[in-house]
Amino acid sequence: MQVEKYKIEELNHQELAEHKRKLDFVSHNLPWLDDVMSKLQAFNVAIPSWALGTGGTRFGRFSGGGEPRSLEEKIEDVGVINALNKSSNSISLHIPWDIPDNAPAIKALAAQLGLHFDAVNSNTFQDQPNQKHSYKFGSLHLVDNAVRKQAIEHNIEVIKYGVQLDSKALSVWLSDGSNFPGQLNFRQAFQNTLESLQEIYTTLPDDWKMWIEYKPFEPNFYSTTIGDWGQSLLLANKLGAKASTLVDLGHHLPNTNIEQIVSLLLMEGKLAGFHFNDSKYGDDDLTVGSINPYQLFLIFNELVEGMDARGMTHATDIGWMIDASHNVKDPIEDLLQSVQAIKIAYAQALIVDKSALKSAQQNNDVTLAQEILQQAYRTDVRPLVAQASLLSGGALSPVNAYRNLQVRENLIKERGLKTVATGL
Ligand code: RM4
Ligand code: MN
Ligand code: MN
Repeated sequence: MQVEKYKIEELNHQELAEHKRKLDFVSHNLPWLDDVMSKLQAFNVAIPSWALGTGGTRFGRFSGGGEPRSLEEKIEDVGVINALNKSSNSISLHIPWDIPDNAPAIKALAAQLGLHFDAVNSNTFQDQPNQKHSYKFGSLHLVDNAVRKQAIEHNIEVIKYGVQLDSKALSVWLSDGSNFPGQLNFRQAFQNTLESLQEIYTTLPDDWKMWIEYKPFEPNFYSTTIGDWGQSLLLANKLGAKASTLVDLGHHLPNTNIEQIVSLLLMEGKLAGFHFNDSKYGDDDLTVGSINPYQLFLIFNELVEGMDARGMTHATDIGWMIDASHNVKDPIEDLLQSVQAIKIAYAQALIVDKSALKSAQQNNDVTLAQEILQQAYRTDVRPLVAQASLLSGGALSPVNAYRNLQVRENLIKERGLKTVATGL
């Protein structure tokens, strides 16, 4: 199903007067408004192909109906999201959950909806039917050469799929680790991982990147071979210029200062990109901004400051992607909410008075520094985000529009109530 532009315009029209009043209020004291608007308009967040269906836990899965049954239908759903928010113009594929068998046709369908392909993700954390060797004890880190070889070849195959779709990055997340003390020799596991990644790295096309994701626990609960940003950065530095570290917000131990990690990775030119989600306990994969929006703002504040310091383009010099799972919400609504939360945090970071903050820092004026940050955080920037969407041809309120246009009801009519999308 496709969302028609005139229907979005009709809905926007109804909300316009109220929107203008709110926009005037927030724009009033913002000398660099035009800059904020153009940056918000340029900003896009990729949608993962595995987040378009209802997610499950190890206890159960409660499908909501109308889920995409194929890669084509997933692309259509991303098309719906992008038509509504004009901020989700790419899709990231997880192989083999979503194999583009007919790449030219898949590419054409995406292009027709104004979409392109973001990073491709490999999967050596599950065994697939007909797979020769098992990943029960890990993949790229393993002592067993045959398993490692199979995992290396899988990653090379994923790059090949990506090349056909014009992706420019391979995203590697390994579940490799150990469940019990004594199970692994840490140095050997690290060394094996490095050598395996080196083999994959040599097959990367010139204009490609390798993004190395870290995670401290789950599914292994004693050690993870790429457990934190230090280990990922170590690998990235040893691999070379095309390799860098990917930060998934849910992959930290409680209370970790993620904004500081982001700042230093940026300083080193080694921040690959983001998997956005929110969490209260672990890798909860909740809607972005639903639990700790202040942390998200602080992260964006470092991103904006750190990218500006290096003269980087916010919209394109880092990979922005959602990595969330939705057990009880409509996946499309959840993704729309996540992108809105990201844009709100970004807008707040863009309105921070940077020169005032810098001088407060230089004068050790702790109170003022806090006031400056919180002044931005406590500003209701939602009208700015809505205006960016309006100017780009999207909806003032994407979730309202989605409901008003009865998208899910139509998808259920088209696809049926009992459909299950591939993914976790
Ligand atoms: C992992 C990690 C990866 C994602 C898988 C499905 O926890 O976040 O990025 O590909 O889940
Ligand atoms: Mn992730
Ligand atoms: Mn995760």
